[in-house]
Amino acid sequence: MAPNLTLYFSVGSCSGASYLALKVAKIPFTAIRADTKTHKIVATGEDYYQINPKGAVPSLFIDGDLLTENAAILPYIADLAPEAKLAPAAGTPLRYKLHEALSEVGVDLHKLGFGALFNPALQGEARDAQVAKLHGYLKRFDTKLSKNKWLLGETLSVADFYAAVCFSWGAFLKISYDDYPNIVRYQKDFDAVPGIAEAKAEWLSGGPKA
Ligand SMILES: N[C@@H](CCC(=O)N[C@@H](CS)C(=O)NCC(=O)O)C(=O)O
Repeated sequence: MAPNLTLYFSVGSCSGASYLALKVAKIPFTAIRADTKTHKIVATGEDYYQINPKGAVPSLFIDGDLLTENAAILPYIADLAPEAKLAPAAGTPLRYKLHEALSEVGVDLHKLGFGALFNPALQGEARDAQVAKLHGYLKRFDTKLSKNKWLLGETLSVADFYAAVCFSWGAFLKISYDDYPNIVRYQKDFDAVPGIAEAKAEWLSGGPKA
């Protein structure tokens, strides 16, 4: 029997990768919007720390059991809908490249690269240094994407959902991608994946409308 899924997400955040992957894979789920600044559920004001003690999104409840971390949730989603082909088969060498990519996106690009730039207190030289560090990661991804259509090569995977959401933060943070034509091409290709435009519109508008 298909599991009962509830995704806690926020607009614009990394949890969008799970939101988009669930939609593209056509997996039914309940979406509940959290605010990552107030740490409250938007509709009810409920304390989000009571739902996930880390206070971070995404949180995925699978038949009532909490799963956290993009690197765990995204392969879980892909494995729930093998026909959507969002992850290489378990046990194949490419499957471990997926975990490699999820770790690289989650640790380097997301946390070490973009993460601190969302803190408005980071200003001046400290911000410049962080931007320079981010450019190092962006350069590395751009080089990889000069040879590969997607992070794993020719095959779209959930790691691309995560990376594409992270790359989308550049516009908000006013990071120039002028030196990264391959990332720009990749963002366009991602947006053209069937189902992404509709899923993105729903996620960015705060979830499904009643
Ligand atoms: N390592 C976590 C990171 C999740 C994360 O940083 N989420 C951010 C949004 S992109 C968040 O919820 N920040 C608010 C907070 O941590 O209080 C994962 O991969 O799920």
